[in-house]
Amino acid sequence: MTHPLDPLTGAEIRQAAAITRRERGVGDGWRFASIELKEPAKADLPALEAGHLASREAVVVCWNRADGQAYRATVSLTADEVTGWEHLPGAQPNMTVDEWHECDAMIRAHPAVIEALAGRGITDMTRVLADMWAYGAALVPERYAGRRIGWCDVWCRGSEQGNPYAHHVTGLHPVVDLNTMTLLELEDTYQGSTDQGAAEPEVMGEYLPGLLPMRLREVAPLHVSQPDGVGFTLDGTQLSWQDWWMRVGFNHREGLVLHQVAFRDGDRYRSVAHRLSFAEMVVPYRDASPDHYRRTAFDIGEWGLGFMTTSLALGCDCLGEITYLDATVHDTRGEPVTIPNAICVHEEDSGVLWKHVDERAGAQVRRARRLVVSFHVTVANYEYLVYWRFYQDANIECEVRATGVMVTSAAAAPGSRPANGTPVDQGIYAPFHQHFIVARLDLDVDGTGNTVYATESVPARPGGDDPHALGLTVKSTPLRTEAEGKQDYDWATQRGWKVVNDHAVNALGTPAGYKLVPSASFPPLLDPASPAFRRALVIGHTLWVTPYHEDERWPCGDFPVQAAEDTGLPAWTRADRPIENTDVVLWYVFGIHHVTRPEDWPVMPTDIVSFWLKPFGFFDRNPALNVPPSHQR
Ligand SMILES: [Cu+2]
Repeated sequence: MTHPLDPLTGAEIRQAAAITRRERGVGDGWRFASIELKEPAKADLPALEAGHLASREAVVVCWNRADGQAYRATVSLTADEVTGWEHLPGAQPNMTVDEWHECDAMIRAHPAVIEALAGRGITDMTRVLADMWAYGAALVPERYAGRRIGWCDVWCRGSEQGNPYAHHVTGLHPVVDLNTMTLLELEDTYQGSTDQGAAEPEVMGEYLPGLLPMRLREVAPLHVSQPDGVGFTLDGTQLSWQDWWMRVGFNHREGLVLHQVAFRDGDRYRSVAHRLSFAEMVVPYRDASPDHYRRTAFDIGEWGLGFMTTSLALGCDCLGEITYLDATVHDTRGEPVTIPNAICVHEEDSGVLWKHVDERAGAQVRRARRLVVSFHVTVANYEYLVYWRFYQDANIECEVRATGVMVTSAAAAPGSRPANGTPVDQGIYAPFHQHFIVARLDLDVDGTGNTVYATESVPARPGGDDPHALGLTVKSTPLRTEAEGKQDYDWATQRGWKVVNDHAVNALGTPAGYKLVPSASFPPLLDPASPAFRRALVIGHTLWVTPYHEDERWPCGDFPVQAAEDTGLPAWTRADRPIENTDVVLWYVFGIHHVTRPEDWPVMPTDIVSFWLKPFGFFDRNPALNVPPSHQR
């Protein structure tokens, strides 16, 4: 039985493409950028779930390569027809995997590229990789305005299986028209320097076990087994474990989506979140040199975490009894592509949950267990590993691990110190950059009537009843409009944000809340006029709060590819809509301020960041009091 929030099946993706072809003349010269479920509006969900309403819809974005014009179709799969068709003048849909591969093949076969590489002593084109990036509009040369442009780095493997990202062909950047898939120009600043893009630079950039010595000390085997089976139940996309209940979704852009997250309190499930996902990831490189100045990646808006999701059959790090879910995306012809084992579900031990030792009653200790729902993406050289963790005390932790291979290039001159990066190997450096992740948190704490409060700790001043100034008070300020909802991390006051339902009061008389506990926050450190910032104003605040609107999903705009301005959050919040006692959506910005290290080379040990959602007055007492003692055999 299909649930209204279940992702499109392969057959539905094929049907949506076929309807668009049939009714709108979408032909062979077109590409499908995205085909996804049109999720039902929140208000329609109960009727759809009860079966009083039957409607299954898809949103299709496609473009005509001949004239570059893009369109967004709404397709009724139930009625087998196009119900909406919107021309999107000036919009560039997301970059696609097909374009990336076709571009690589075209560049590697191009005589001008072959000649430029031969001049550097690189003649084995089977070892060459052209890695195509999207271009910030403000930086697209005027002569290419309106075209769909990619620009490439050229990389060279040291051996058949060698790491291509170990050897940057510095100074060589093909600029490509992606619609005609032709080379527009070949930027080449090669000066004939021996260390610049040479075929065999003195770089040890390999990480394969066959290509480097292993440490001699064995890592002792460690097994996790659940002899009586796992503790969670997965029924279709419906996942329950301990007191948690949720639905697992997936789409091309956000990757994993968690819907309808609820916690059982006594004999009823109480809503915590309607929908949790990552809505954008912005990675400005902070190096002004010719090799890096236009390098700002929007890994979600440009490429899509779903499209970039890698099959965990190729390397799941989870230990124990693992359950996988497949995911289905598609290629640019509208043919479904299955990612086997895209999502991992498993339980983990998490140390001590709570403990007390009493001199008479002895020790009481409970081990913590958590349910982990995770997926991994590979965006060319980089990996992001995303873990949503659900705990027995109703905490939710969202952890991201960044790993993979950093972008590098040859230093300007042998032995020189780069201004905007760190030398990581002989003659090469890794530019500084930042990874901003925007989590879209549609919390519904005990329903949709929620208010966000900024909470701050305020020290007392000496005087009155408190001559020693020992008191600490907590100030809670309701955020009433979107302007007030733009919040910044403040270490000095330990600012956090509580999402409160003022109508749901606990036994202590305080309203039920969930607190967003910030961490991994950092400022953009970008000039307000810089093109990277203009395209992603979302990174200018730690938190944004908006009233729920089903069409407001992408904080940097629906189509950030080549966009000059951020048409998402800054545009929506300009109206300064009320956000008090309403259905609120939180946009939390966190990530990694990556000042590159030699230790991050040639493959980066995971850099780990996270934030938490913790119940705050949602319960009357510790909700994990009822966790039974465990018996260790
Ligand atoms: Cu990084």
